[in-house]
Formats: sequence, C-alpha cells, structure tokens
Amino acid sequence: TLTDAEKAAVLSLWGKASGDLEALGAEALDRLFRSFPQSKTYFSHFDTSPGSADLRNHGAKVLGALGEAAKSMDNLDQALSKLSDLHAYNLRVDPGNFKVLSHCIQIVLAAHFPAEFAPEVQAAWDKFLAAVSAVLTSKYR
Ligand code: ZNH
Repeated sequence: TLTDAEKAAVLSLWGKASGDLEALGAEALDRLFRSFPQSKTYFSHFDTSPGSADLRNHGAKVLGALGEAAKSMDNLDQALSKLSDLHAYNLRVDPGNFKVLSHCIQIVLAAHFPAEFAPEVQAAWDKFLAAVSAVLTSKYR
C-alpha cells in the first residue's frame, strides 16, 4: 500500500492530468502499440492510428478508471473489482501488457508535466500503477 506522502503525490499530479484525459490517454495507447506491437492484438476492432477517435475514447476510459482508483487507494480491490473481472474473464489480456502500459503512462505524464514529475512523484505513480495492475490481473488463472 502507498504511504500518505505517495498518495498525495499521485493525487496532486492527477489534478493536473485530469484536465485532458482524451489526449493523454490516446498518447499513452499510441506509445503502448508502438513499443509493444503485440498489445494491438486486443484492439483489432479499433482504428489504432495516432490520435484516432477510438484511441481518444479508450484512452479517456483507461485514465478515467485510474482517476477513480486514485480516490480509493486504500481499497483498490473493491474499487476495481468489476474491471478486474472484465480483464481476467472477458478480455484475457496477457499481464505483461500492463507493465508496458504503466510505463507508457508514466512517460506521458513526464513529457506533459516535467516540473511536477519529480523522482518521488514518479516513484509514487509507479507504485500506484503496479497496484492497479496487480488488481486487474489478480483473477487470472
Ligand atoms: Zn483495459 C477496456 C481500464 C489495461 C485492454 N480497460 C477497459 C475499460 C477500462 C479499462 C475502464 C472499459 C471498460 C468498460 O467499458 O466497461 N485497462 C484499464 C486500466 C488499465 C488497463 C485502468 C491499466 C492501468 N487494458 C489494459 C491493457 C490492455 C487492455 C494493458 C491490453 C493491452 N481494456 C482492454 C480492452 C478493452 C479494455 C481490449 C475493451 C475495449 C473495447 O472497447 O472494446
């Protein structure tokens, strides 16, 4: 679990990022698809070109879910329970994809908010994204 300082760091940068979920989310997905092309196989029904409506839509959903999770950092299992079912039972996304996406989200945050993305803020986000990913992949078997 995150310390109080880490939670505060996640929430403070989230405050900035939440203003533009579509653009930031689309960029994170574009980076995911380019750096880890296998990840595209889950999105064969999408237009995966950079900045497409599909990427903006889905990017906003993913980041929006992170924003909701950030409000429940003490209770991620419960907050993400439905999404955890979806990823484990319906989507069956290979867990390796979560690591790369988490990395890409951090790169997007660093590129857009360089002044805020201090090392301790990055460390907090890394821990937060790892915790979210752990819940979303916890029901796999
Ligand atoms: Zn996921 C979906 C979140 C990761 C794939 N997702 C989804 C959604 C959300 C999410 C919110 C929506 C749901 C509904 O609608 O209900 N994810 C998320 C998060 C994360 C993730 C938060 C982390 C961080 N995913 C992921 C990955 C992958 C995925 C890594 C692969 C690569 N997802 C997915 C898919 C889907 C989803 C495929 C479906 C889409 C459509 O629309 O179709």
